[in-house]
Amino acid sequence: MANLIDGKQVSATVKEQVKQETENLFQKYGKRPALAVVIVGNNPASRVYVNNKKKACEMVGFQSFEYALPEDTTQEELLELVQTLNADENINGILVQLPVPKQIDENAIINAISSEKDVDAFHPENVGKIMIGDYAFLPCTPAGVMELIHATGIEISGKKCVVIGRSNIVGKPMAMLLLHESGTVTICHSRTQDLPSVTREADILVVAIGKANFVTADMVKEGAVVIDVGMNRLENGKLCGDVNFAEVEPKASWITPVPGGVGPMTIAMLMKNTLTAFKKQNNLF
Ligand code: BQF
Repeated sequence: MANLIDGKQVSATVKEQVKQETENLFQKYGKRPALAVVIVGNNPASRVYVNNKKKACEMVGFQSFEYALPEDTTQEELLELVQTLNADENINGILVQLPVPKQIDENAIINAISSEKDVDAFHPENVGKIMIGDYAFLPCTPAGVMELIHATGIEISGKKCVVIGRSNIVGKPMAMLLLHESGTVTICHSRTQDLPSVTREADILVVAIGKANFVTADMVKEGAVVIDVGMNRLENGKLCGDVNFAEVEPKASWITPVPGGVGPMTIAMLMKNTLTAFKKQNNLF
């Protein structure tokens, strides 16, 4: 029987700290962090995520400004908005909700965001810093996963860590963060041969492949820590992770639920990054 890692609770603690510090800074300097949230088109999942981010801003005492652009927005129009926000001294963080419609080159947009306002840490300069271990901004989802692992009290150093998924947003930076805490890290993906034989070795298994119920009991070592980054919407409307929770839970020592696991942590780490951006831009370190 596994212990549940409560992402709602851990994220509430992180947001509470951000809120406290924000309030202290406001008392001292009369200014609050401000986040610009850009959404292009009408993807219903993106709408939910943007609303979660705006709600979190309100909770921690930030200002947030939403820029909702139509589905047929051109790349030039979006670049122009990003440049305006880059130049706006009253905006500390800029977030363009992904994915963007297909006529827009995602990388062109990410590259255009000022690296100092890049609270998602997707800009190549910030990605490079993550690789070196110089965390200007934390990659939100991987950093949230690290907080959840820390919450278990399980030591990462020396442990076999397996990450399933190699995306730029989750898998790759996740592997880096585990490596920086001296995990022995393996990254698996769609071409990995005999995946179960690799994942069965994992003391810490982080799953981010985007396939509902993909990880089954036979793929997990007895006593492993299992972190489920998956967010799959089933036909019945229910949210479901990449891990078959019912099967895997009895084998794991610790496991995250979906919802209420990694998702809330992603939002909390975004708040932390926005506070960091605000402090840097105002020389408050
Ligand atoms: C929860 C995301 C895939 C692709 C793009 C809380 C969120 C989700 C779940 C949330 C996600 C996933 C976000 C829960 C932001 C996490 O209670 O379990 C919060 O808002 N997320 C995103 O912005 O883009 C994504 C997943």
